[in-house]
Amino acid sequence: MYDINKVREDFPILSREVYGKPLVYLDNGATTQKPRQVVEAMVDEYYNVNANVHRGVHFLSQQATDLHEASREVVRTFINAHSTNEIIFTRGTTESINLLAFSLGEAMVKEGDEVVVSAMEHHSNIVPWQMMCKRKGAQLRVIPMTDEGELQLSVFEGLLTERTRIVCCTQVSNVLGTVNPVKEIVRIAHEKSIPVLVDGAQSVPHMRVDMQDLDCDFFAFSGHKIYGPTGVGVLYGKEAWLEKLPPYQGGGEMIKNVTFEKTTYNELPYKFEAGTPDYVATHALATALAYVSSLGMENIEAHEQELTRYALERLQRIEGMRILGAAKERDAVISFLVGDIHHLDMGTLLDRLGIAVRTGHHCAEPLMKRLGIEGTVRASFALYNTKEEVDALVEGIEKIRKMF
Ligand code: 7TS
Repeated sequence: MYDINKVREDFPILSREVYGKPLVYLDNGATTQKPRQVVEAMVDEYYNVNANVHRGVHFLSQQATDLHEASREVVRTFINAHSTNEIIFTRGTTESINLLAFSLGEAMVKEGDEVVVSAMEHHSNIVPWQMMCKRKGAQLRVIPMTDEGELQLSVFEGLLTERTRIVCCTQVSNVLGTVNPVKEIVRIAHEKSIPVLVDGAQSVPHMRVDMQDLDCDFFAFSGHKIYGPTGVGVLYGKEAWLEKLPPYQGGGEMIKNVTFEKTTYNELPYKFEAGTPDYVATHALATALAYVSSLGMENIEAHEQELTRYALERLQRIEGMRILGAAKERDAVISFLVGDIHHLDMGTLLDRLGIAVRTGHHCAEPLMKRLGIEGTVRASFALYNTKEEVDALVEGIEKIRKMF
């Protein structure tokens, strides 16, 4: 059984108050709170193990290296990658995508080539590709979506040409909560031998992901959105692809031999990991993945799906409520507007009631343009949220609505 009260005890921050009101934290799409286990793993490593990895013969360095490399194996198991050579540690989703856009651009993008992204991408899965396209004289193509917030796969197929170098798509929209059929997108792209990057920033915390089943070529996610620390994330890439791509940054760790004339690069995954990695964060990320695994991803998903269903049902009954997106497959993210109340006013007033939501364009300005709005209020749920917190949100919105 999923014991929500016991789970909440692992997150000390959830029992604090803001403005004298109990905190209702519904901004999990931006970042999640951290369980004791994760924070303690970091404290313990800094107090008892700290030393730079991969460089020392001494005891602490070996121990820190062992923790760091064991974390890579934890990540591999968690996403069911084939090999730890496919797990590149980065600073987060954003850096993972920048790495890939640079390396893939260098390796295989020429003038006139095309990159396909979807209408509902976060800026971090648009701008790095745009920058690379500008450098290379290539162009972005966009998979359109319906008013319900579902990608139009029939149009998508038509966008793929012999000039398409990669397809980049989020698994879950951080605004609409849409769960995209990425497995189908991968299948369609692979028919034309085009690789696919899946942005897993908003999916990995909420559902089991399996690299060998999805069969995507690249996958990116952030540690801080899945109860891990800030400053660490992952780029998964199929080994055959990563072997073909050049390094992103130069420096220590990523080299085999250096002379002033010529440098040979290290093997995978180190070729893509220049400089001292955040080895404390990688260990803490592995601790976070072990934490969610101990609760069971299926249990987390069931809990959050139930919460989302409950929230949608209650929110829909509020007068003037407009929920953005109505995809059949959706995750624990709900964007809304109420009457003509500005999203920023709604967010600010909810905050005064102790309820933390996100407002604005959510780093998805092209999606806002498609929806014909400037921003939304967004509630996003995590494994520790409760129906009572949804009730508090609904009551808060009702109170604010009556004020206007
Ligand atoms: N991709 C998606 C789908 C995201 O939702 C985010 C962050 C990112 C990429 C970037 O992740 P980062 O960890 O590298 O910053 N999304 C949000 C959000 O919705 N509110 O704040 C950050």
